[in-house]
Amino acid sequence: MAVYEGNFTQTGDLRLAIVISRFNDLIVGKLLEGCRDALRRHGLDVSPESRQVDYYWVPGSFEVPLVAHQLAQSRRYDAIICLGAVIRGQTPHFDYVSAEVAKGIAAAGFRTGVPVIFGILTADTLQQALERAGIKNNKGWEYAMSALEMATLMRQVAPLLQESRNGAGPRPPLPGAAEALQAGASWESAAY
Ligand code: INI
Repeated sequence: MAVYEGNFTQTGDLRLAIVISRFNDLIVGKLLEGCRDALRRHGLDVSPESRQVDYYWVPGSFEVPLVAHQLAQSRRYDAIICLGAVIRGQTPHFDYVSAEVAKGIAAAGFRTGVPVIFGILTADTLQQALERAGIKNNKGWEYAMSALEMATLMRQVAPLLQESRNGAGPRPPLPGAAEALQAGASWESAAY
């Protein structure tokens, strides 16, 4: 059995991009603060001179996936953090905007294999958004931690993909697995 997981310590050579929506600047600015604080406290250089973290500004959340996708395609970054805020009370098309952004961000990750973190805060009211952007907790922190965990995990996963591209086949079944499966065991209990 092998267990793979990300960590928050091997951050020295990570490169990250943060894509930030200007819409709802009051909220998004707080998310960005929380995000940078978490990255800094885990050893990343977030300063303006940083070569580790780059910032990309877009008008609104709707524009975030396009930029995130192209950055992921560039292969320049280990992870991309998308920051934005969509507030139900402020827009009749809340559901369209939030659904499209969620789909677009997921697609950027799937299509490129680069972790693209969904840091688009959706809230029913401005008050609720404020609570999640610093008054009670700051979701920006969580988004940063997800980026570190995924970036360090994918550094372990990527070589597995390379191995299979180089011709290594799937692992052979363990002795007894076929018999156990025939007897009605699940894959998990049969293989491990
Ligand atoms: N953009 C947001 O990031 N949050 C919102 O709540 C929002 N509202 O309320 O409409 C919003 N709209 C702008 C949208 O993201 C695009 O920038 C715009 O439609 C231009 O494509």
